[in-house]
Parts: sequence; structure tokens; C-alpha cells
Amino acid sequence: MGFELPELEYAYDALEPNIDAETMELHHSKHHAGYTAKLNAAIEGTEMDAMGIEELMVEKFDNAAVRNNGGGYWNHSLFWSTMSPNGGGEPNGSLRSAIDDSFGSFESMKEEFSKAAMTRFGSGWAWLCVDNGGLSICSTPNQDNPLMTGAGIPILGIDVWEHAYYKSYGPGRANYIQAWWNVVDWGTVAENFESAL
Ligand code: MN3
Repeated sequence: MGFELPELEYAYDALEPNIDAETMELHHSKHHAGYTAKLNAAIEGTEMDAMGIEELMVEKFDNAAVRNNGGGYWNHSLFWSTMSPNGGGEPNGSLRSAIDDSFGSFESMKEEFSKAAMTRFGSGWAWLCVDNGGLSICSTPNQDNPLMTGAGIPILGIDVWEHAYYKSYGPGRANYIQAWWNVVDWGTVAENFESAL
């Protein structure tokens, strides 16, 4: 059994200039692969080997190896799938209506999300979640995510660990966040929204 590193649906250089190819390659083939391998090592030969990733994150929250590496596995899988070289722009349909209902406007949602990503001290993630039928924004430290604590179902997340942006942006996290909006795949986020309702 064990978990497999998901393949990217685009080339490592496909998100340039917003995210550079070397960052993408290291992030996927080293960081994400590392979380996957360590997660598998932590569960191999135990009763956890038969559990799904979401069950592991919730039920084994107190197991640091599973929490950190299981979170790393799940979070990055969402991250890759919600970016695209054809991304950017604005969502429409029912996701757009839910954003307008919860935040007033798309621009207000972007502002609140970017602030959550900027103000996460140190390493972590910012999230857009389905939460009691509406949408909410939060951030979490390290490789934690809102699924672990029942705080919502993430449909979009940004990695604000320095490994996600330092090569191109140095300490300029704000510039990375601003550029990242250009690659958000709103079609996939809309699918995640429908699935999470
Ligand atoms: Mn990362």
C-alpha cells in the first residue's frame, strides 16, 4: 500500500514567470516526495496502513510524523491541482456567488486571503474553505490544515513556506502571493467547491 507522489499536470517551467521551474522541481520532486516517503515510513506495518489520508490526518492528529508528513502530502496535492499555466482571472458560477455572499466581492476575498497568507508567521499555509455551507479564510502553521481540526474543507490553499518562493522572490512574500493569483485554476477550485458542499 502506501501513498504515491501525484504527477503534475503541467511541466515544471509551465508556471513561469510566476513560479520558476527550479522552485517547482525541487518543491515537487524533493519536498513533496519527502513528505510522501516519510508518511509511508510512518504508517508501514501498522494499522494506519489501511487508512485513507483524510482519516489519518483527523484520527492520528497526535502522531507528529503522520500529522506533519500526512499534512505535507495532502496540502501539496491540493496546491499543484489548483494551479495551471492557463490559470488566473476570476471564478464564475456558483463559486463566484458564494464568494460574493461570504466576502462582499471577489476583490475583498483576495484581500482577506492575501492578508492571511502575509500574516502567517514563519512557515504555513493560507486557505479558502467551505465551512458550514459558506466560505471562510484562515491560515495554519507548518503542514497543518483545517481538515485536521474540523475548521473547514479547503478548496484552495497557498504554501507560504520559504521553499515555495525564496529563489525568485527572496523575502518578498507579498510579491509571490500577488503573482500566484495569476496561476490559480478557478475551474478546479469550483469543482472542489461543489464536492465540498
Ligand atoms: Mn511546500
